Amino acid sequence: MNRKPIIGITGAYVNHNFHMEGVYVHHDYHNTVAANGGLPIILPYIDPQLAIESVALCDGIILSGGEDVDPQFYQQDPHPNIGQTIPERDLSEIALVHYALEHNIPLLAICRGVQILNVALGGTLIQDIPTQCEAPIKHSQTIQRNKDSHFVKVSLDSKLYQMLGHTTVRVNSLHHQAIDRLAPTLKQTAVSSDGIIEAVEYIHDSHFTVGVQWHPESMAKSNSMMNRLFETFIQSCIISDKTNIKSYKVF
Ligand SMILES: [Mn+2]
Repeated sequence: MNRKPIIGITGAYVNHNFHMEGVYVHHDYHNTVAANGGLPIILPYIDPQLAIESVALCDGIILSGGEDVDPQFYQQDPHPNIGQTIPERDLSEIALVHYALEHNIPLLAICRGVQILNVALGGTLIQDIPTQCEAPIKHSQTIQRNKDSHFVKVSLDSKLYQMLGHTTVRVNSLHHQAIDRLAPTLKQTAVSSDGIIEAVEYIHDSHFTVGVQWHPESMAKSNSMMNRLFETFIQSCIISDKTNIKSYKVF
């Protein structure tokens, strides 16, 4: 029997109380992966070498949303409005981005995920859109997360367009940070009306490395266009024999 593609979803951190704290992902991530034929597993942020060993067992990776990226990783000091940061998570995810790209493991980066992808590849972030951008629109929606709240323009020449099939798309929006200077190996594939980069992909077509600033996992259930992101991502996860994992060194 063919097994399902194993989709590793990077975990965020929650602290419910003294006895209940740890790794967390919103259930929309694993439900959407499962609904599209993948086998979701949640990856804790651990030592980067161990993170790579766990990624090497996966057929595809989702960089999930969550905490702000620590600005030390793009050589900046923290803005007063920066939220919680977890440098251990950043380091773990930076290592796994490089591993995934080097080994052609498909990667879907969501919200914070698109930000850490950009930082891992040498880009920088806007630390706080409301105070650092001129005439921003509202990117932190207060309506339900599965509802769309702003438009984005999708580039015709992109994998994103091939999946969504439209150049004007409605997205949900739950972020106060965004990509500032784009990493040299990424190209912008969607933008909002205030100029915020809303989606990127890797410049080499042979890779499925797609990042979106919105949360398609929360829209997918009621929006077949958003579900196609997951459908295509999981279809691109070729199941391969996992060998030689330990020979990879964190750079
Ligand atoms: Mn937005």
